Amino acid sequence: MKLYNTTKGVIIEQGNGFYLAEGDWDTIINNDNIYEDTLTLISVQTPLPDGRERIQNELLPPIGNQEIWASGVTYFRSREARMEESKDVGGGDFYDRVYYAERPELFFKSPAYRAVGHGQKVRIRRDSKWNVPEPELTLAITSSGKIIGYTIGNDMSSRDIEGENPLYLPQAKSYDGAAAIGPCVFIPRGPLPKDTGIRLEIIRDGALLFSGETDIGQIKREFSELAGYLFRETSFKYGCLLMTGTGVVPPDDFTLDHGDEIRISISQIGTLVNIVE
Ligand code: DO4
Ligand code: MG
Repeated sequence: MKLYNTTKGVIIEQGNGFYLAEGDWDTIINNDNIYEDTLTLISVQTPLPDGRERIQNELLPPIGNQEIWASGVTYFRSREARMEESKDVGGGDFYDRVYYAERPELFFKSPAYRAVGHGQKVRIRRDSKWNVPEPELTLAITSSGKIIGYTIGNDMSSRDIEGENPLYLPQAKSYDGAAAIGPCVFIPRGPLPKDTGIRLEIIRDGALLFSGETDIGQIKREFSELAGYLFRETSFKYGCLLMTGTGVVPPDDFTLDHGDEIRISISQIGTLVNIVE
């Protein structure tokens, strides 16, 4: 099933039907038993006649008061790209080491109020000349640390800033319009298959400029491992979202421009579309 956050409340898509949930986003999403409880809830409801139109017209980012965190260098492709971008300043070794280390790289990406949703604008920093989107499967985790669902995340990144010095990572990663999520949270009955595909497309002036794909089987770490480290010494009252890293990196001569359309599709979840402001 899929949960959409809309201006008219939380809408559940299940099979061909759309249903209105009782309660706010935070309460609904922070439920270890969400799959079964939601099925029970909708079993006594009649579907909304205009459900699909509602979610198309009134969509919000699928977030309430959750923080967004992100994982780094979980794919070999990310390790390779980061080593290259920071080799001249001696930073390359850090990315190699974290790829193989027991402790994963986890960083704070965005508070909810700074996140944008499907159809909203993402931004590139004005003090950066090399910017890319990062298409990432994003975990929805409850306050008890249980992974209950998945959304699509775009971890917008300023590669020249992080490449200048790894200590600049928070500035390269966290700014207005840097985190996009949506369009829904997908709640499956069980874990996602390892061949779940992630596809990135960048469209400029109506033409496809870049496309690339990967699958979640390429991620070096288990999702439970990433969530386990995140929750070790940090509590999340409302649960949280955790991006799982990028495995698609455009070539080094590519940078985003104003007006570019970024499309990220993940099997079963859907497509997150954002324009660069
Ligand atoms: O260490 C830099 C950030 C890595 C990252 O965001 C990723 O691998 O997706
Ligand atoms: Mg990333």
